[in-house]
Order: sequence, then C-alpha cells, then structure tokens
Amino acid sequence: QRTKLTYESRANLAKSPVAKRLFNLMASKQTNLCLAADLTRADEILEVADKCGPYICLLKTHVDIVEDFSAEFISNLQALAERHNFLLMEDRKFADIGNTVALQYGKGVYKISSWADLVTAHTLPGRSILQGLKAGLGEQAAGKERGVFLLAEMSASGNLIDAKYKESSNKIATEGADVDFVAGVVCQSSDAFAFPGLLQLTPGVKIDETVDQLGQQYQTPEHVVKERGADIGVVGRGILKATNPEQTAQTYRDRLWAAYQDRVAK
Ligand code: 5IU
Repeated sequence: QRTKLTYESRANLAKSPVAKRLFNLMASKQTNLCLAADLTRADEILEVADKCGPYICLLKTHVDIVEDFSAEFISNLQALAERHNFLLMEDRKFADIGNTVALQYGKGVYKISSWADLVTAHTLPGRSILQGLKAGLGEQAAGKERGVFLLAEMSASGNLIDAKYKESSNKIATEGADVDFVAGVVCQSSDAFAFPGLLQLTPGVKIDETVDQLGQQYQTPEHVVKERGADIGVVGRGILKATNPEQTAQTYRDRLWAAYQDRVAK
C-alpha cells in the first residue's frame, strides 16, 4: 500500500524525474505543504512566496489571474523557488486537443513550459493530452525536468467525475509510453491510483470552515493525509486570508507533516 511507504522510498520508484526530485525534496525539507498562491498582483505573490517559502515543497500558481504579469515576475519567482527550495506548479488544467495544449503550454504570454516544473491537466481528451504537452516543451524547456499532474477527482461539490472516469484517469497516469511525464494525480481519495511512484496532490484543505460560498469543500490536514491518502496538501485561502500567513503556513506544514509521520509509522 503506497500510503504506508515513506517519501524517500517512493522517490526510488518514481518514473518521472520531477516526481523523484519532489519526493526527495519533501523528505529532506520535511514538508508536504503546497501553497496555492491565488493572488492577483505579482508583488503580493512574491511576498507570500518569500514568507512561506521555508515551509512549502510546492508553490501553485494560476498565472492568468495576475494583473501585472511580466517576465521579471517569473524570474523573481524562480529566484525565490531556488532560495527556499520549492518547486513551481502552474495549475493550468489543460483540457484541449494535443496541438492546442502544445501551443498553450509553450507559447503565448506565459510560456508556461519555460518556467513551471509542473502543470495540471484534465484527462478528458484522453492520452493525447500527454503527447500534446510533451510536444509543447520545445527548446525553452530543453534539459529541464518537467512533469504533469493529472486530474482524477475534484473538490467542487456536484462535479461530474464518476468512478469510471477516475479509473480511466488512473490508466492514463500509469500505463503507456508517456508515464515518465506523469508526476502525480490530483484527487480526493486514496483509491484513485495505487502506484507508489506517483504523488497524490489534494486540494480543499482548511483547518476550520468546511465549505466556501462557491462550491469548494474542505477537509482538515489530518483527514486528507490519513483518511484520503494525500501526499501533498494544497492550502490557499487557509493561509492567504490568515492574519499572519507565515505563521499559519508553519502551522499547516506542522500538521500535514505530523499526519504523514503518523501514517507511515502505523
Ligand atoms: N483546486 C481545488 N480543487 C480541485 C482542484 C484544484 O481547490 O479539485 I483539481 C485548486 C483551486 C485553488 C486551490 O487554486 O486548489 C484551493 O484553494 P483554497 O484552499 O483557497 O480553496
């Protein structure tokens, strides 16, 4: 059972170089917290990334909400990622045909493949989503480790994903020629996949409130790690809206990490 194995041991099983790197980073830095930096100004994102950087393994962005996006913002973010030792994930949720996702990944204003270690993608188009993304790596990503997290479940209430879709997503993540490009799965439960070399990323984590006003459903750090199989817990507003985001990030890190230690100890 993958949830009983340590991150160190799973690093050796990973087929994706980025997953291997992330497992090792989590183990050495002792954090399984991902910060969802859903803020609309570049300086706000850089500030929270600098303050929370020491406590996170991954910073998740939605670059298309940044009102003053620039190449300088990206180089500053990369500098912080290097200084504090975390990876960058653009939560783009690619969902189109291969040719289009290749362009969306590599081109346009954001040139995502030039800077994002990881991206997210829907499995709705089938396996071609992986081929398309690989085609979008281009020269700008040459020699850099890149990977994708496939969506097998969502935390939104009333979402349309059913058991069959989840099972098919698992197959795309674990079978075929492009599995070396899949770093993990975004999901809400431990039965979404079994292969221990993949990481489970689980959003919808908050210490208090259980829902928001727009369909988001929350679980506690302990619940997502111990009952739902999360390897990385994603926290956005739980940290961003706190009076002291830095201290709150530390609290989330401590609780998520303690839950992981409990999980592998039993
Ligand atoms: N996110 C979810 N649920 C999902 C998926 C992604 O919340 O099922 I897939 C993203 C959306 C947001 C972050 O960027 O994770 C959660 O933010 P809050 O912790 O503020 O709800």
